[in-house]
Amino acid sequence: MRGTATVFFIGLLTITQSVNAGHGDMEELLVSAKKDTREFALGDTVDIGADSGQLLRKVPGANLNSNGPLTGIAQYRGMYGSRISTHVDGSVLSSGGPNWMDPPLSYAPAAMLESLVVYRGIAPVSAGQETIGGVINATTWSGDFTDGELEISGRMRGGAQSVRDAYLFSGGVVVANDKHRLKVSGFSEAGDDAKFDDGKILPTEYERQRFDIGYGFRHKEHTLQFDYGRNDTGDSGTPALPMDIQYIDSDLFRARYNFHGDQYEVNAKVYYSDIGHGMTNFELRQAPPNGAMWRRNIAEGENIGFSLVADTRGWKFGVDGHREEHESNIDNPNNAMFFVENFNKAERQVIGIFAERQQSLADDWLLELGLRYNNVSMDADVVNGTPAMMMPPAAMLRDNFNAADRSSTDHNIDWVAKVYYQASSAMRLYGGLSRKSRSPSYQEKYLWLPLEATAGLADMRTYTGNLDLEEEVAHEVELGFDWSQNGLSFSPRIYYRDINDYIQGTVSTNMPAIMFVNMMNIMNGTSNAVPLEFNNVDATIYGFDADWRYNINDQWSMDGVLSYVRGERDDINDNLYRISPLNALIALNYNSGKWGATVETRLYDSQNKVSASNTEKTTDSYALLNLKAYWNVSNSIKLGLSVENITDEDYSDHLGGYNRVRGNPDIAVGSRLPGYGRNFSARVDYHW
Ligand SMILES: [Cu+2]
Repeated sequence: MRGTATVFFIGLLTITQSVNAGHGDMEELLVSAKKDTREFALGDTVDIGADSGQLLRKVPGANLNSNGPLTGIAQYRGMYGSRISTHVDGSVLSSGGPNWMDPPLSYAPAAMLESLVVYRGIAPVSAGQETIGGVINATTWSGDFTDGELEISGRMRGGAQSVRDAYLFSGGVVVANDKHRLKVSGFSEAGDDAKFDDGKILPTEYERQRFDIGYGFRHKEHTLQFDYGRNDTGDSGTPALPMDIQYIDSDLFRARYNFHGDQYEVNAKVYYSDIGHGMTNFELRQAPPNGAMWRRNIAEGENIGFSLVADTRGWKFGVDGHREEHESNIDNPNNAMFFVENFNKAERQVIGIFAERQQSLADDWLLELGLRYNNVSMDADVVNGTPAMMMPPAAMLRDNFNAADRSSTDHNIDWVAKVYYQASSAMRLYGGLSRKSRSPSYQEKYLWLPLEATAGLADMRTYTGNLDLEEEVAHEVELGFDWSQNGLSFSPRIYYRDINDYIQGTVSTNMPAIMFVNMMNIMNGTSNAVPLEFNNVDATIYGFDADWRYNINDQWSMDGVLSYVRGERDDINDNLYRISPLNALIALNYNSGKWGATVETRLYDSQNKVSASNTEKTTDSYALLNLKAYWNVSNSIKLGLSVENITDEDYSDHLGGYNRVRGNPDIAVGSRLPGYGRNFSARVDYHW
């Protein structure tokens, strides 16, 4: 299975080289040898919960903004949300919900993930369309062609977790010969509210089912693959957001074609997804006492896209397109009259074209140059809502929005220049420069009424969009080296990124928006702060990160990750919001092949560099201790056991948000959500 993950890997194979080759079969830290990406092969990871995004905490520079058990939003070097380009089996998925309750990675659940690849630092222009913050590629399990004979193979997994009485059951069957491959797979998982030292985090229950079917056909150099997936997420909590998930029903289609010739390779794909999503503030959490405040939000999202890439092993040329369309409507089951058209046919389309060149200069220099043009067009239809029919400020917001020119087209140029110098067999030096851009999201642009529909920012602030937003443009410089000798490897990077027109919520000066929030406060007895408005500001993000590994002998090894990032506003004296604090991971591993164990500690510093603009609260430092072990009972059966947070440390993840749920005796509203308490997990894998 690891072999498959490597074959499927779609990165810079030509410029990477293996380190730690003698320990390719490591159990736990499966971050692979490729120096410009970090890859997890998921066959063996023992300690992962339902959310694949948790793996990001093992990648230098990466982390996870978590708003609930299934809603992890990838963070990389201080950027997150739509600034990260995420691909699931090659498809781009814009979340169906306006608050990202279904972030892109939620479409590659841990239960079916085969590999997760994170590009290190400046991502190539070929890796995605808008890659200002980085690129993540998730690949799910699809089985293998055989060498000839028809074979039936499969796998089953059962797992359980104590911290929330969770279970997972997954299975898949592949019928394949050397030409045809048919795969059917599915899983079911559910968990109760998670516990921490002082009580329970309400609501953090979840339930999800998924079914996938795929057919592949291979003839000589041609491979064709069709896939369909159905995701059914049921009642699932998101305590950091104003509502919880009632359902996420998604249909995912994709078709891919690959030509693998001697001289060149061609990859083509088309994909489509249809996402239906409902959320409420009265089902999983204590309902608002005032029935007029009950809210339900029904959202629909559609994605359609394609890409065509030719790779001559030196040159890469490609065109790609992605189009998303969103609807979001709010109602109240206690009041049939109440409605808000939150987003009406909010559309965003990106058409891109790129060229990329990898060029060796002499034996020890390698150059990568890339140029991309993206055409980003956006539009949205007119809106209405009961507030606008009853309250003059809301009527003004509606009328201004409806009368304005809501369409826009951005012409965005990205370029990348990277150079690698193999100074010795042990040492490779690296330097990179880039210009990357991102046009606003539909939420940043088209949120007309002050609401918290902000792609999961979860800062407890209401926002309005801004039809005049410009695209963000980041210039970045990155330096580092990869050193590997005598079983010790070390890959540090420093980076500095200057972002013009960084899109950030600033205190609104829009009088109708301010008056609307004031009137709502008076009507409802709430105390919501002055709304924020998405605006273009200037910002800088800089930092360093590294990972290292030391192979003590054939059985024992140590490895670790260190990440530091700073995000600052340049126009005023403030920090950027929801930035991961300085953190480190240190692990000691034993592997005999038959069995193995890892003891690891995760150290997080306090975060005092918080955003005043987002009224962000600080967090304290903490240390977590985890233990995990596996045992290959036979060739087909593997057992995994882990204990996370052994000391039952009481802590708050800085990226975990605030409690929005009333009536929890253990956590006050508005205080930071605690991390989970001690968690025993067990897993059985059976392959045949
Ligand atoms: Cu939602």
